[in-house]
Amino acid sequence: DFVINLLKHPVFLDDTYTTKFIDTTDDLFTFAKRQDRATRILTYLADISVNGHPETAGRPLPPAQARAPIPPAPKGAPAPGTRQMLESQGAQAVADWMAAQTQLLITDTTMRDGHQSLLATRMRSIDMIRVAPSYAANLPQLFSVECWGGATFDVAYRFLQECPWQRLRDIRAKMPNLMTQMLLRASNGVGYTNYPDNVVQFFVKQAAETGVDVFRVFDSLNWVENMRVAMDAVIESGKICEGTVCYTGNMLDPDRAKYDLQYYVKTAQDLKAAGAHVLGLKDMAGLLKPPAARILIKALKEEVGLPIHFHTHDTSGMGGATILAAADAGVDAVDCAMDALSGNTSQPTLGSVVEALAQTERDTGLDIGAVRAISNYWERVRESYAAFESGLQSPASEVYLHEMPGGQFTNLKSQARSMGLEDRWHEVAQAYADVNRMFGDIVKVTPSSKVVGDMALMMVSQNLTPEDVMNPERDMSFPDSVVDMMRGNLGQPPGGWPQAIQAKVLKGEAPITDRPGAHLEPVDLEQIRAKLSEELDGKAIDDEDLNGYLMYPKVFTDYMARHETYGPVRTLPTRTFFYGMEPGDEISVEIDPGKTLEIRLLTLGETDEKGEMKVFFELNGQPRQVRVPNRK
Ligand code: BTN
Ligand code: 3PY
Ligand code: ZN
Repeated sequence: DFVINLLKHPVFLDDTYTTKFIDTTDDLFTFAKRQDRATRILTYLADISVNGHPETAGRPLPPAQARAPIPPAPKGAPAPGTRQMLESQGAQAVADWMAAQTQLLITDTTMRDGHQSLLATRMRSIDMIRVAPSYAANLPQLFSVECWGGATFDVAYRFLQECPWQRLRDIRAKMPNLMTQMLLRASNGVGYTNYPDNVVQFFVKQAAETGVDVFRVFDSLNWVENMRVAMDAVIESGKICEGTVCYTGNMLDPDRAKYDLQYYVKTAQDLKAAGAHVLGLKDMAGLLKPPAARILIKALKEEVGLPIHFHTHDTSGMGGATILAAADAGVDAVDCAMDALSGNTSQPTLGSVVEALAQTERDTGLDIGAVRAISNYWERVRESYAAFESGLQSPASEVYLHEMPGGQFTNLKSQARSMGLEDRWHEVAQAYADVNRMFGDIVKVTPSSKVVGDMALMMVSQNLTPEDVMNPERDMSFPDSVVDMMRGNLGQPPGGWPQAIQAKVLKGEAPITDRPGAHLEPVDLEQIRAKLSEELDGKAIDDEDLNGYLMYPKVFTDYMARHETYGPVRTLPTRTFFYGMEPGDEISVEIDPGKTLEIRLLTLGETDEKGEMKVFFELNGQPRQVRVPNRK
């Protein structure tokens, strides 16, 4: 590095240097600290082994006897599946086929909603990629595998130190016959706020290119107007557009007439007119009860005419019954999670739905032995995520009171815990329901659900009743997210926002009532790319990275900075990633196909006067040491 610095130095090149040049020119000795990937990985291992992983501190440990998960052996080459149909005949042909065939089609959600709803979205790519070939070979009849979008995008960068695009690319490659599926929050992309139209379009284009086949597109207020940009972009990409209506309230309750059968039929018809190939029915909180499901599915089939893909959560314990009722009523596809990651706030149990329908005309065609074997793999995988378990012991009918989405429930609970409100959880649940009524009875799903949650936590922590909040005499400041929503920045609910609360929150400011995207200037992608490249020392920024930055600027640049220090830590086994190594432990890490590091932790050294500890490893048989700050 010194020689390179010398040869490139302007003074040296100018031939104007003197004998003092080297002694007086400090910048010859500043070297870009470019370390190889193995050294970076050792730095990560040393740091976690010495200091622990901040996210697992104080949390339950994996069982001592936990064994490494081994994916079931693929039985032969993958048979052609829905992916081949999509590639050769196109999206409309897949939709037509869905409606024409009689099996109940199944989407496996384990790799997205399953862990989002049970393990705080913390499942790492390596655990998914390793089992993808087993899915391809042993369950080729699956309709799709939901493995991307929703909260997984930012959690990958933010907490798992991995690139979500790389996850998608790898899963796609290992599952060549199955359609991948993602959850897209329409104009909110995979974020919590409206993005400019051209950002949404750029994101969809990239997701389609990197490997998403089915896009489930929803809006957090069921406002079809605010879904068109995303839906059009999906249709333009040639992939499947599942235009989705979210289910809320209780269709059979005359008190909740805002969301009656007619509301759902009308919204579904609007989605069809907007170009949806498939109608998604998204029951994110698990509120659709079996008798209502029969009526709703039948009406949607008859009056809309699109194939229907039903999604629910088992928070009440009633999810399986609703799936069977929907199957009776003619639903075309449903979402389930592999047994080991099913139930409670996750999806109903895939193997049990397969069993329940075997030998009936809606037989799923899935090999139950293959389902069990893959579930056994997930059972082992789940053990390494003990730190992220919610401790939820049972299903509960309380969900019909609070109506929290399965993906939010455990998150809000841990937020409540961190605010010291754990003992007052049932008050939070009640406040959540109260806030919903104050806001006019709205669809609660990301991001509107987060707004309701923020307000509910504020009310419980400040001991505010709904009357206090509504009292015009009582001045108060509202959470930013509430102000933003009342401004109209998440769009419009049916009938608009209730005026009293809106006026109180906005304190005289005028809200918008048209599409938020109509108020956002298109961003100049190339200018942002250039600026980002400069910020990252000239690194070339490809379209995936640019999309990551556009969704989450700070999360992305923080991720890139850590990547400089720690390297490709996504290749570490999950247990090691969260708990580090003990002296004597040995692991194999495949950093590239065929390039494996054999790493042994020998010993932890003394901490020096600078507070740094020397950690001794063996890397592929050679001694290596790294120094890390001892923060303990
Ligand atoms: C590795 O080094 O093994 C791969 C991990 C690093 C992935 C980088 S991070 C940003 C960029 N975006 C990608 O999809 N991959 C790279
Ligand atoms: C998400 O948007 O992440 C959801 O899971 C909504 O249900
Ligand atoms: Zn869900």
